Amino acid sequence: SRRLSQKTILITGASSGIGRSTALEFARTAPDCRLIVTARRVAALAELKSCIEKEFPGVSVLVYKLDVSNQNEVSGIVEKLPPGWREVDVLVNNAGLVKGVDQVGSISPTDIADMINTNIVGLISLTQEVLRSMLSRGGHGDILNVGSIAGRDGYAGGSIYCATKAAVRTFTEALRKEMVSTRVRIMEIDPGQVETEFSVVRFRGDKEKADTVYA
Ligand code: NDP
Ligand code: 8X3
Repeated sequence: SRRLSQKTILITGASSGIGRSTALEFARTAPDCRLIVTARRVAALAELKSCIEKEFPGVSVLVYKLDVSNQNEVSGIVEKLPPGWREVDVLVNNAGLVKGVDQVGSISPTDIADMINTNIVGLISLTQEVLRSMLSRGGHGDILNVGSIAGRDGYAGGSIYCATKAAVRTFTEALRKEMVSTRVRIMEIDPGQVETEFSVVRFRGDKEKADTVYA
């Protein structure tokens, strides 16, 4: 795609699943783009970088360790990026997680905080940082938030996760209206069930249990 030519694209949660596939898809469709792949697990990001550089030698990949739930890491992130990588054209807010299947009354405060701080606060904070930079450069760019069908239709055992995705949805809607007179485009993709590490994380590493979800 010529529209993505030379663009700098920052993807959160690129170490696995949908984020990793998104990075590969950008590389395939825009073989001269510049990808900032972020997540907490940098070894997986390094593996992705070498995989992309081997298959798409025109793509530049920057591995950047980022825990979106850590306010200190998100704050001032644009200035913390190396020179030449600070003008982000496309932000893909994909990082997200679910913890457990506990029902209301039995959900641990840690799980609640993890989901809210990652899926909502992290997404909002990073959006603020990158949006400010987009607006200061004339007001153009693309922000793509990964929601979920779970944000439209809550299910038993998923109350907090579903609520975080409903928050992503209304945050995205409001932001889109705020940006209507600019050339910053605000998008959301709400996937259905996708077999990734999502359920492995939900069941705290129990791969066998995770596999039954997709059986
Ligand atoms: P995965 O578990 O495979 O990937 C999740 C990604 O998010 C990982 O790269 C992980 O990286 C990253 N991540 C988690 N917490 C943080 C954090 N605090 N800071 C930075 N990165 C973080 O799951 P999916 O690919 O399925 O999930 C991607 C998105 O898609 C999520 O927002 C999820 O809610 C959404 N989604 C998933 C669906 C599904 O059925 N799989 C359906 C609908 C939406 P690391 O651990 O290295 O930090
Ligand atoms: C993930 C969809 O139904 O597996 O967002 O929770 S579900």
